[in-house]
Amino acid sequence: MRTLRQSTLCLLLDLNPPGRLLLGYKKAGFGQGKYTGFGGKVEAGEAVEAAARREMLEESGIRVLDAGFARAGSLFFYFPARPDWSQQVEVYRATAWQGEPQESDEMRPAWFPLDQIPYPAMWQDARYWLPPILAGRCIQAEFIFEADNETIQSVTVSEETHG
Ligand code: 6OG
Repeated sequence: MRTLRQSTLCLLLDLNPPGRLLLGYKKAGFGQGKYTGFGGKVEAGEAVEAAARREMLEESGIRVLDAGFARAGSLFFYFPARPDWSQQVEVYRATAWQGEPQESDEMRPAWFPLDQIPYPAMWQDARYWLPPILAGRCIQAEFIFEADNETIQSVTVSEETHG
C-alpha cells in the first residue's frame, strides 16, 4: 500500500473582534470554484510546517509570524473513486502575519466574518472540521467520499489528545 500524499492547509485568523477568517477562491486546479484555506503539497525533504508557510506565502502573499502559528490537527481524505486525490492534510492556524492578501494565479483571497463562513461554497468536509478548529481545538478527522467525489460517505472527527 502506498502512503498517503501529504499536504498542508493554513487558516489565517484575524482575532481582532469580531474576528474573521481568510479563505481563497480557487480559480484553477484541484478544488476549482471552491473556497478553501491556503496550502498544497509537501515537497520531498521539506518539513510540513515549512511547507505550510511556503504555500501560504506563494498563494496569498502573506508571511505568517511565529507568534500564534500552531498545528490545529490532521485531516484524512479518501476518494475510493479517485485514489490519486486521497491525501493527508496537516492544518495550521495562524493569527499574526505580515503583508496584505494578494490575488495569485490560483487563488483570490477574501475575508469572512466568523459567523459567515461560506460552507455551501466549500468542500463538504469543511462544516465538520472547521468549526472545532475555529473554536481553538486540535482535531483528527477522516472523510470517505462517494463515487461522485463530492458527497461524504462517512466521517469521523475526534479531539487530538496531547501526551
Ligand atoms: P494540493 O492538491 O496542491 O493541495 N485539500 C482539501 N481541502 C478540503 N477541505 N477537502 C479536501 O478533500 C481536500 N483535499 C485537499 C489541501 C490542495 C489543497 O487543498 C486541500 C491543500 O491545501 C475533500 O496538494
